[in-house]
Amino acid sequence: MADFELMASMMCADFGNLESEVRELDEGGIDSFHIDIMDGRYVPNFAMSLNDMKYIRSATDKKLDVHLMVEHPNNTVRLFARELKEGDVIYIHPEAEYHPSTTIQKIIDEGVTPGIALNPGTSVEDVKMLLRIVKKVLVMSVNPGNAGQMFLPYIRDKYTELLRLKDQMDFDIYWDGACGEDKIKEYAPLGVKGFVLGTTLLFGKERPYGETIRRIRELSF
Ligand code: S6P
Ligand code: MG
Repeated sequence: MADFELMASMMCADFGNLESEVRELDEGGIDSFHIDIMDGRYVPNFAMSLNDMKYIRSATDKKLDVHLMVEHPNNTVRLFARELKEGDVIYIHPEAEYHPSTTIQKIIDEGVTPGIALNPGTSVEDVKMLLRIVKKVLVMSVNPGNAGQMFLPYIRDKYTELLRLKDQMDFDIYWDGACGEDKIKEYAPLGVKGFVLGTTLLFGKERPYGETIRRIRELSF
């Protein structure tokens, strides 16, 4: 059976009941909380804020997975890193910074695990050097900015390429966007390490979170 992680995309949660949302996901067996931070410039939307992240950090002992969709993350990354714990992750988009390797080093220096997020239009060649210095690669299967979008099938080639490189260059691959059971069934056995769950599979359903998470873990491969 493939070993994989499940992350909850918290921008899809009910913010009127954030405390119980976090508790239900935590008790339901989620592995980590995915926090989408947007600035209205790098992507045309706003999702969660530093304060939302701080609250969730205080409300659970599980890991946080912070996805910065902001211009020039070098200017603000420390604000986020300083609120996080060892084992938490910060992903930046390399195109959003002049010297992404400097920003990645800042994340490392703050004791947080660094990652890069790849837009559907970003190729593996564009980020090849960075793959040597990050531990995690978040591959976007939708354009960044919104939940509830359609899966973009052309990104499949990128997964194939990254799966070929991951052991040699020592990084893990994570899925973000339009993640359904079919994608987990197909890609977990191939070596994709974790999946961000949003409106496609986890949120806005009649089923309790714990039951969905249990069902996914019981998928037979
Ligand atoms: C998109 C963001 C993602 C979404 C996630 C939602 O900009 O980075 O993390 O929140 O894709 O999942 P779904 O199933 O609604 O696409
Ligand atoms: Mg995300």
